[in-house]
Amino acid sequence: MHPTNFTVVDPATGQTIREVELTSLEDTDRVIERAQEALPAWRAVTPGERASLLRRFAAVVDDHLEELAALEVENAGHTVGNARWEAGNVRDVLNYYSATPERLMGRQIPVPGGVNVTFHEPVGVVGVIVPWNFPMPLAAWSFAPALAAGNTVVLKPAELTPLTAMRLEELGRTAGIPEGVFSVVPGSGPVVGERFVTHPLVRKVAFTGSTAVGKRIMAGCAEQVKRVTLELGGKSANIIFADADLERAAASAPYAVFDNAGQDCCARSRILVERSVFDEFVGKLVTAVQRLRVLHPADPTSEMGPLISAKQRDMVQGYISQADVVAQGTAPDGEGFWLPPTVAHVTDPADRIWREEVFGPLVGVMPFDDEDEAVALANDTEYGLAGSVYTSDLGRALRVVRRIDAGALSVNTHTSVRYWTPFGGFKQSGLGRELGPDAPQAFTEEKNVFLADV
Ligand code: TXE
Repeated sequence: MHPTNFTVVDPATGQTIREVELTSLEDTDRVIERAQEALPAWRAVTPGERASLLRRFAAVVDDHLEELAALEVENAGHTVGNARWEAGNVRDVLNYYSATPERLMGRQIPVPGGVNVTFHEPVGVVGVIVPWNFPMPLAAWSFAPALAAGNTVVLKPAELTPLTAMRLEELGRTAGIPEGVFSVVPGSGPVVGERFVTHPLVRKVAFTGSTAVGKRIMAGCAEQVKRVTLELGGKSANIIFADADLERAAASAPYAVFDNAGQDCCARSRILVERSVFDEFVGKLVTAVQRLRVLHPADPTSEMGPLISAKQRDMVQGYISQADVVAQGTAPDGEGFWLPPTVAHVTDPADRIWREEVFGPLVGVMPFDDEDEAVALANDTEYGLAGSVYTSDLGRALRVVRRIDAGALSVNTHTSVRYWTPFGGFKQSGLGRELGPDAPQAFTEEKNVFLADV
């Protein structure tokens, strides 16, 4: 028997927020069938009207920005600054893809004997599965381009963080998104998530989460040759060359990994520093980490909140206890799932904390001797999501980023996500790309039509 309810908890205090009913298998099927029924009418909405519905959805999200942010502060322990950015990101992504319905153009390809045109047809019902680390943006990165391209969407939030997704479904309805076009089914991975994989009416699964579950989903989708995109884990490197602005690199390195308490697929959890500046850089880094304001997430000055759950905290604590800790920041005492930001020295690249995605506030630092070694160490991982290079030599920056096997790289900054640009992983960090101008095409089938004797 599967549980029918889930107790949603505030990770900053450990207190119950509310009970959420988990969707049963039968109800999941009903929602999928309703999404299928809604398809023809949604496809028939004129491009201009679909665009304006998405813009209206964005406007309603904007009207509820503070409410959504407050929900995420409470449910996910996100700092209020981050939570506001995340709600704003949903609005921006909806606005960005509201241009799609009127611009999703096919091609006219010159061929002998007639006329050839292509169409981007929606794939159908799309099942979106998201994790708890960034519940709002990770959902919007799939549902906005999918809806824009004429699909209907069934979204499953993570068990731990269903509240903002449930609210987004209501806001979509307020904006006039028709019944069945965008549905949210809070529920468990093995029941609702698995059903997206096995249900024949779900034509595509867009999954964000752990690599282990991603592999399982990909294998399940293979049974029906179901379309799948995967955004999975990471073990990204932050490479600091001796010619970098060390002040700037050290000031930004904590945000590159401790943002969202390290529960970020793009976390630069491995810092590689050129040996000649290693001690100097680590000194500056430690000062920056000790200054990090780890406070209740609703405090506007908070820069890092709690971990998502007691289980996650204990798992991360397990890694910290095995690490050669150089320095730790602070964390509040008392209730809630807190850990201090922690810097560890790593000498052996086979070390677990260097290889595994810790998904918590722990970063390893290691020296390197030259560019080749930096690239080799950065690439010595099964993951390939993000990474940063700090240097004042533009030629070196370009040489190094071209050699790193990862999808989202940045130079002299730690940020990875800009909704105008493609985002996704190499190797076991994922399959396919989200965001950017091409994301809607990933929710379509290209249809080729040849008209003879025209
Ligand atoms: O992830 P899961 P969890 C990593 C991170 C973390 C670990 C475990 O290391 O500590 O994974 O987190 C749904 N069929 N990342 O357990 O299980 C689940 O309900 C279909 C990194 O929360 O992958 C949730 O909605 N769906 C990652 C979503 O999958 C299933 C972000 C993600 O949960 C399912 C999250 C199944 N069999 C975790 N089992 C990143 N790098 O961003 C679970 N789900």
